[in-house]
Amino acid sequence: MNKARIAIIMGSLSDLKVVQPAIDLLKDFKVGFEVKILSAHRTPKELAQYVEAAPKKGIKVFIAAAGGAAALAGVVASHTALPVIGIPVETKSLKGLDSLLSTVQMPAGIPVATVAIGEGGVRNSALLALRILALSDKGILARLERYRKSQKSKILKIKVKI
Ligand code: RP5
Repeated sequence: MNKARIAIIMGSLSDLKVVQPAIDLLKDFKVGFEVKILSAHRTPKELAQYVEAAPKKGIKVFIAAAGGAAALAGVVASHTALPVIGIPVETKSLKGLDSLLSTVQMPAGIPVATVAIGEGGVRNSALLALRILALSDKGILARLERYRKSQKSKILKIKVKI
């Protein structure tokens, strides 16, 4: 595995199955990443320590996934000036609306780029992280262009019989 440039943090091991499509996508792109379970509420000190130490290790972007009263992405953003992408994890009780609102409604000055609830949002979190890295990595940019064009040709090949 290449040196980690993306850190994926999730609030609980129960979030791993939700985040898996982002992990799979980053593996396909062969871009180094690391995965950490750390919670804004259950392990606040360890979370802050991890985020503050991450740039020295080469981390350039954070993806943070949490559900419910989802403070994780916002707290990560409060400890770094690097870009933070928030994944609102779908919940049983409120279908993830709780996670979405608590991830997206950040106060001015502490930005979190929040993706949609569900698998599309999870995949987009990885693609967005790759687009950020692509600003200074032509190899990733070329692979993203191929990915974008492959989606386009899939759509254009569809023939609807009516
Ligand atoms: C959040 O609470 C986690 O991110 C998870 O989505 C949710 C439930 O966590 P567990 O009770 O399954 O550990 O902090």
